[in-house]
Amino acid sequence: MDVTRSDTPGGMVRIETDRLELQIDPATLRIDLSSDGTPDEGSGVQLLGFRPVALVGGRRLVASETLLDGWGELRTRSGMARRVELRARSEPPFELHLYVETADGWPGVVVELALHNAGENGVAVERLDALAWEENTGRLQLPGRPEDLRFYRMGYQSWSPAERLRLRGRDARGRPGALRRMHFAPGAPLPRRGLLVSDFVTELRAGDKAGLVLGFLSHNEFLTHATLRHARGRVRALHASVSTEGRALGARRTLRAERLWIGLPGPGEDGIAEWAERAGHEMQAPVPARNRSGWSSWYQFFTRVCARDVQRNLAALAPFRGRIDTVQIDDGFQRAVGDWLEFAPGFPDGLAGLAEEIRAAGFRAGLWLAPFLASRLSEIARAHPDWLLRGARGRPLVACINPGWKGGIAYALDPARPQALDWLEHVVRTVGEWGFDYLKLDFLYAALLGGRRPDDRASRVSAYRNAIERLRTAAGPDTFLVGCGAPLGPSIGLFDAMRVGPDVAPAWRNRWTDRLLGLAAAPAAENSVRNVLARAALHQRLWLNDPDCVLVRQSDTHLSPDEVRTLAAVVALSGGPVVVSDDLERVSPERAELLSRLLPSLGRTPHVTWGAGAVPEQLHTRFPDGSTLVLRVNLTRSARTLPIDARRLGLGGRVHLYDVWGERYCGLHPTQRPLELDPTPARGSLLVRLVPEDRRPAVLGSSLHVGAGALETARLRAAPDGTTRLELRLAGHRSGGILVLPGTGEPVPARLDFTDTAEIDLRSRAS
Ligand code: 9PG
Repeated sequence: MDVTRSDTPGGMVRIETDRLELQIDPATLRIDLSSDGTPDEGSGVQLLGFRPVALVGGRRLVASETLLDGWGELRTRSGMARRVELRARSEPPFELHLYVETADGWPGVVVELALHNAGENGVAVERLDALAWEENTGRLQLPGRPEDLRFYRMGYQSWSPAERLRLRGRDARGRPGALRRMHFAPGAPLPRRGLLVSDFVTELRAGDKAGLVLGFLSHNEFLTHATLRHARGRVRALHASVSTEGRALGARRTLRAERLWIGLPGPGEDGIAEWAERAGHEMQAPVPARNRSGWSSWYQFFTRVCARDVQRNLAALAPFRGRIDTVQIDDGFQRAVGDWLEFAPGFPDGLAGLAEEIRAAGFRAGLWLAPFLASRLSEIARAHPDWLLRGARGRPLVACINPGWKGGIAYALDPARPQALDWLEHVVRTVGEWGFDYLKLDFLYAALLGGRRPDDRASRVSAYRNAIERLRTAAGPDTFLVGCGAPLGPSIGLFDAMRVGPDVAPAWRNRWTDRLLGLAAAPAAENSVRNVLARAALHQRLWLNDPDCVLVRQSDTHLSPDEVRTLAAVVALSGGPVVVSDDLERVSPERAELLSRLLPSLGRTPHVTWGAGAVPEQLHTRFPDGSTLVLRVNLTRSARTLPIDARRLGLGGRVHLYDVWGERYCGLHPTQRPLELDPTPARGSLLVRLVPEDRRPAVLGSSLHVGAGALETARLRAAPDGTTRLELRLAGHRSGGILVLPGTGEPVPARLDFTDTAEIDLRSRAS
């Protein structure tokens, strides 16, 4: 890579790497960025004429005169990078400082903006736009047809929808009041006609062609968002913004914006994955090596759960010991939301004994808490009104309206109140003493509600992060922490796992509740599945993605067998924890078998293929044995043929095809043409395993696990005498079929029934 400055006074600073080119005017800080390739061929991207802007006291500050420029080396996780520093004068007494980092091999640049107040008086800073681009002063060139261009909307918190939106009409903005507060970031504009808004990160792209990513890497102080203004299908303006909440910037002080990644993913490259990789690294995300699996009380018993339900399921879980590790009690054990150490009538003996029973049965004990909520009727809200976050008129803010809760209304606790934090620490320590070492911390968005924080207090993001850090410390290093209903950016680096979608439900869709919310975030399998697909690239980069529970039951549900399998397949391919939420006593043997096939979790991060739609059209996972597991979901309302393009998976020659749900071998197929199987029913899924022809010996498929051979094959060896020995390892009792391609000859099927391990010798038939 190369950094140069032209010799003329005020000359341009040029940065050139093997992936991109940057030109910066050191006076105005205007930047031209372009990647290699020609836009017409689907490879090159140009974003010309963007600049940093600060919004201060109603004024829009831009740079106008060079003060300093220079560059140096920077050690990063992937070797050395260049860091260019530019300081420019703006309207007196302000300066804008800009840092740009990049290196060879990076598909983008990091941009960091700081506002310096060289004056004698403090000022209120509303917003720092690390990137501001407008059509009339710049140029944006992206490959593909303009009508195919989509804007990735991340959604503020766990339950908020994530998808790629078209540049037309208006995005959903939820119902006003508590419901809107739940899903939209304080400080960010609401979407309106011609304005799209995404929290923390966005991607602008047509299908899998080259694209543009704007994503914040740091989330320590402020909430961040990106906006796109459009008209007649064209992009008019783009902004990547840091809401500084009108906080004061003192005399001779500097305010740094959160760091922005401007990514230029090439064709087929995953721009969201690249952003997540970098954000996770920058926020030191502690991604756990081990995955989890569990049982949760919620989607079967809801708030009516009682100790007896947990005990009955503990007994029914016996066959899953060693495969399901955590038994988690959800909402319903507490006397009121907020009064966590007192119990509902269904738990007359409290939780300590129950946690003990769970552990004695060989499981970890898990518990749900909503630390920043306090029901209107809770003792905590009555005794400590000063702990509640309040609105402009001094009334407690309603964080959630839930008819399932006593009192129906829950207020928000202020995470910056020292006594409130002391109390929450005490709660977390106490449940730890009872034996719970898996905590699902829910409704976390509540901690960030309300207006601007006073200047002498922590910003809402730093107060939230500090509170979660305190709770993590109180819980101890061995506690597994799951975030839920959590603002995603500010939660990076704090949780082992994070819910990435709205609640599942024993029904595919619920139009009525979506309409009530004004947003597709109501409990429904479809809403959940769509988010898990759209956020799949975050897994193991920011945390373990928690795709929410699988529901396998055959009664007490509106889910059809196809829908149950689709939910199971999406959870499996997500690579995240597999948590079941059924009354296992009543689950039929066939459905228990399906649950068995999901355990253990595949654990791997899937590759995402987007296609033209709002959510990815395909997830696939590559295994060390060379096999690829591919999932396509039919989200439409009629049967569809879902072709699989094996060449786009990097496969050539011929591949063996195994249909996992059909439990059948479909033969060898050339990869030149997309592979086509029978049509997939509405809301059904196509799950296939591909094994390259030249792999021998190989397991071609199995009905023992959804991985269809990828996990259970411990060893496979062909002896010169024509026998092939297969060693299998898969925890628990398993019964099913396996199809093996021996060293020579045709594939050989075998039936198996074993516990934990098995060994078989297969004789090839003459070919
Ligand atoms: C327990 C549940 C489960 C579930 C969580 C969360 O009223 N509401 O708007 C509302 C939204 C989400 C919600 C419940 C209520 O679900 O995602 O897994 O733990 O809380 O109450």
